[in-house]
Amino acid sequence: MAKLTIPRQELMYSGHAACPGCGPALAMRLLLKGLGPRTVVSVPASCWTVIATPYPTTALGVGMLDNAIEATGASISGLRAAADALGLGDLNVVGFAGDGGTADIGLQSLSGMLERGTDALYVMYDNEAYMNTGVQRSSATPQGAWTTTTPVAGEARGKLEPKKDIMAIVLAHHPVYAATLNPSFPEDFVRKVEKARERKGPRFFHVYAACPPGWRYDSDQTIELGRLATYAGIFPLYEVEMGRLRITRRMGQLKPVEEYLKAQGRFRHFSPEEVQQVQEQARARWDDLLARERAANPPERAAVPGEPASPALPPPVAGEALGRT
Ligand SMILES: Cc1ncc(C[n+]2csc(CCOP(=O)(O)OP(=O)(O)O)c2C)c(N)n1
Ligand code: SF4
Ligand SMILES: [Mg+2]
Repeated sequence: MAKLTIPRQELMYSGHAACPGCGPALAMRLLLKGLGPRTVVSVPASCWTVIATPYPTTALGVGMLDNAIEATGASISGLRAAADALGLGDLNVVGFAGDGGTADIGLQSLSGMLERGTDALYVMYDNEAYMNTGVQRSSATPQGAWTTTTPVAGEARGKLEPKKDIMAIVLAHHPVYAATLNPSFPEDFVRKVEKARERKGPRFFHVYAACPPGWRYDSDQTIELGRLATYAGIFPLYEVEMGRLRITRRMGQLKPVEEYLKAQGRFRHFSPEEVQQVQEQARARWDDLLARERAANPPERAAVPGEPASPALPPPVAGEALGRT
């Protein structure tokens, strides 16, 4: 019999207000399974504030702070300081924000939290648009995608600009741990959460979070779509620890991106040339990850007689030198 590695304890309850097949709801459920009950979550204005708290109820078995959309990074710095002052050093302090609240409106707050070395986990659930207010484009919306503010009609062919690379921005701050996660791979997801839980210092997750109404697909396809995203190289799974990158879901060959794109109404207008462009981007992204992984783990250099071994310097670690806030 297969060994169950995902904790049984549920800290997200039924009766929440998410749509059927909501990726962000799955992400929170798995996140809390990995973190356990000694956790407080700060959530800014987003679908998740609506999902969690239809007044006067809550769908979460942990404390939740409802914060302003631009302030998640600052709010978890404050929560950490308060928890430490109260002698609650073991409390997991978590920010759980959408792509709009992270990559756009809250970017300065995230940067500040990472730079100060705040001992907390920041999770960006990426449903690739402002869903709670009606599917407006964000900087994380993929190039070419339909949204209500990037229409497809006549000459207009969806979002003009490429998706912002949030992981590159975060990694420039040298967090102690950063990873990409996808609820369609629950074992990988929970393993990364448990790993992050054991680390001190600033940590970051970029979570794939499919949204049936916003992406225009049937709600029973969420898990399958997530698998396709990773297998096609649209959303590869990897982790970066102390600057070293490791791919956690390896593919011998990427699946064609076409199946992923055709499954969603927001991409259904793509021409064969546009599909080909996404294909080339996925290939380049995957090759880049493989190269970075190789660079992080170079084969042992043969010792040169008379020359002292010179191990590579580890990257700086945020929050390492001074007290953390
Ligand atoms: C400063 C500010 N601007 C705009 C809003 C309105 N607003 C509330 S939720 C939301 C969407 C947030 O999008 P995202 O962070 O991607 O989360 P999602 O709704 O997709 O879950 C917006 C724009 C707000 N609450 N505060
Ligand atoms: S709109 Fe999308 S992200 Fe928001 S609750 Fe529904 S499925 Fe989830
Ligand atoms: Mg969003």
